[in-house]
Amino acid sequence: ESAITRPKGYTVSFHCNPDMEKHHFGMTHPMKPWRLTLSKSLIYSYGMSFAMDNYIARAATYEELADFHSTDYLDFLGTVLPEPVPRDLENQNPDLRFNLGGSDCPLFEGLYDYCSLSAGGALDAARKICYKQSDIAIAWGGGLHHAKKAEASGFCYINDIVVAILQLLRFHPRVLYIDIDVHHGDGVEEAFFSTDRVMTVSFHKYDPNNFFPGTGALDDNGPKNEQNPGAHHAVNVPLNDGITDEQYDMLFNTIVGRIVERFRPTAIALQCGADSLAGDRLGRFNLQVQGHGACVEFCKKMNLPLILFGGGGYTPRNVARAWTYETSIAIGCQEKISPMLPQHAPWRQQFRQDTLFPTLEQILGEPRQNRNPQKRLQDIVQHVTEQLRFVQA
Ligand code: V1S
Ligand code: CA
Ligand code: ZN
Repeated sequence: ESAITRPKGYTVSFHCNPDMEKHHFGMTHPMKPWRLTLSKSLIYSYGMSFAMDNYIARAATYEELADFHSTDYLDFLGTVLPEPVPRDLENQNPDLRFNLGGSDCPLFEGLYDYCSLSAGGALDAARKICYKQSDIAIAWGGGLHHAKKAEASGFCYINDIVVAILQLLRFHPRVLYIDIDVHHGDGVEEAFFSTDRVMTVSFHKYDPNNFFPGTGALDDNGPKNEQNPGAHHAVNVPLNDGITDEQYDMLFNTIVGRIVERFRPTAIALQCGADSLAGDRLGRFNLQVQGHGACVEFCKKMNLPLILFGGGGYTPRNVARAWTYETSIAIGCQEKISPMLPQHAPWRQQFRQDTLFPTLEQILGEPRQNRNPQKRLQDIVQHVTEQLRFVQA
């Protein structure tokens, strides 16, 4: 097998910080920061670091985070301590302000450092894009799309994506945000509800009563009033359990293709949440590493500056597979890497099967039933196509 080499005339930068990976949300919590260590270890085992510019992400500063977040919230986040909260004191306890300290967004040792390192990586990536020093910048430690201006939500405390897009907007007239995490990208959508310089599109499992966060219906497209330039600039693709690679890629290519044609973004920010893969602890889809990666490939082919963020992903071995394959797509060496995991990869036993592309049967035994009839997918494409007529060409 030949060595992985740098793509000619093309720069990929990789932004991470091992200090972020050592934090713990708690034993039973699904978010495991060590999945980043596992991913990086597989990426390095394939020799991909030689084909990228590798940076240790710095911590974002208070001022950088305050570009989006309220100072009240940041001050609180910077000072709260991880103390166990007796249930009957929940309402009076100040630790539950800003939705902090519950089971989804627990307080843990080093929380502020964890958040500022995640945002620091995303911001470093955005700056590399702004200064045209990278064609694709990767921040797998980012992608925390639920955080609001003054509220934590769904394992997310600081919205590194919003902070990074605000940086992109200093240089780029129009940014397209795409979100393939199985959850709705509500925090990013809301942050840009009132601007026509950012278009957001999220693909997600939608069930208002039984699936977090319950928002992102097909016809939720941003506040529609005459004064709001951001009206129609939020695209939502609500899906049901069991969607397959073939259906997902058809939807993704058609919808993203039409958006790019109409909105003409000058940069793309892609959140690659890996909880949309089959076998995810929280997810419900039947996507394989190939189908998830095909979204990255499609975006790369748009030939626009691109940031890849991480996001959800709760079965670490599959997260590592997907983000490794997607790093290889960014570099352009996906044909060159072996589908067999490298013999010398540390934590090789974590992967169960020694392939980068396990079959649905290997992942699940029995694939999840597909509840996405073709007709519904056509209706979604039609709705989005009609919505795009309201977007200024
Ligand atoms: N689905 C789900 C889920 N599981 C948990 C959870 C489980 C065990 C724990 F110890 C702690 C939490 N919480 C949820 C969801 C939040 C999902 C967030 C996804 C984040 C992302 O991938 O999009 C981006 C990183 N929360 C809920 O469903 C809320 C509850 C309504 C039910 C679960 N309980 C624990 C809290 C309230
Ligand atoms: Ca999504
Ligand atoms: Zn998710």
